[in-house]
Amino acid sequence: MSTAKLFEPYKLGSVTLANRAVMAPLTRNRALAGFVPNPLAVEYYGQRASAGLLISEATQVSQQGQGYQDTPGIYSQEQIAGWRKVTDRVHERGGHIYLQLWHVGRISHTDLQPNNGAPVAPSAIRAKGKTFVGGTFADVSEPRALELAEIPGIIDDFKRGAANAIAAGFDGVEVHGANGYLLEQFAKDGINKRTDSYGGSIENRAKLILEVSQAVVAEVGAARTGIRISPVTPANDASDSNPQALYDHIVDQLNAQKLVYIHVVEGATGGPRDIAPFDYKSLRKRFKGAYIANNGYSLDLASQVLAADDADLIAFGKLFISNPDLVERLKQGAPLNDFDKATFYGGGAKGYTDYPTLEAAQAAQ
Ligand code: 8OZ
Repeated sequence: MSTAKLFEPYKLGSVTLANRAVMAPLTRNRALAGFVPNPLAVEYYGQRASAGLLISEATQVSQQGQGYQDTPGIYSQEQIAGWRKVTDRVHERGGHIYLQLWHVGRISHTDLQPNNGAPVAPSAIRAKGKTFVGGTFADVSEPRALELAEIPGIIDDFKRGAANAIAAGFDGVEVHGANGYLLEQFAKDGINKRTDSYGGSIENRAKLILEVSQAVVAEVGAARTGIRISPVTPANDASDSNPQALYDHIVDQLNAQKLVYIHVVEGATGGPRDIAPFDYKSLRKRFKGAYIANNGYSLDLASQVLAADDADLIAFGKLFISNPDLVERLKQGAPLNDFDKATFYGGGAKGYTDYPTLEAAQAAQ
């Protein structure tokens, strides 16, 4: 199996990526004061600039959209200025970077919400799940159902986030439509029990995710707008009775909006790829833009899928945490550093900016 295709350039919208390896969005909980990216983030993303495309960690579009401590935002001038340092560093090193726009919906805690209010959701149903807040894992709070009149404000928050991301120097934005957060909460019938025009049929449940992507496209252009979806993930208590029909509809509409890519978490996020039947190949064929495949990819599987033209780009998550020079290591068939789960969320440089490159590891021997 030739691995060569992974290292070939790829034209994504108006930028040419140096290779087809994407750094997946990875929550690291190190944005302290004001939810501004920490100076260490400049180093962290800069170290990984040899990825064809970097996607930022999930970044809340509003305080209401935050669900975990110390995640960065993209709604204040300070946050824009903090992110600008990251994008400058990545660009200086020849990389490209998108920002992931996030609203957690019901996966939050009153401690993180404006005026300590209830998190918002399609329906007032608490998720079975935990969030990380106050230095520990806590049950998520009971949410309240969004009023119909509040929905335009949510769409505007995404729109502002997209404009701010471009002002911060990002090459584009990825709408976080995956992993049991707000947009997926509306789309999936295990969570959305509304009886208004945002609930019930597939068309109604898909409305919010599609209105958000449309608004983002109107703000920054389709050539700079991607989206992440996770049709069958059980993450954050998500479920749907007919994901194939739901995502066929969503992808047809994203096609009409001419989004530059869909980024698909195949299977259970960070877990088994074969958790539920789903035809990803047909989704790939339906969509005219780029298909980024994600979840548990090894070099072998990536090479196989690229060779079969079942994806254009492959996103690697944990491997990019522990291997800043992942592309070079894969190219050489070199050993990979192991990742340390204990330092994924929160903390400082340890487990963040101190994983060695191959060169540094060899020099230390
Ligand atoms: C891990 C921990 C907290 C958040 C996702 C944004 O799953 C996340 C996330 C992952 O998309």
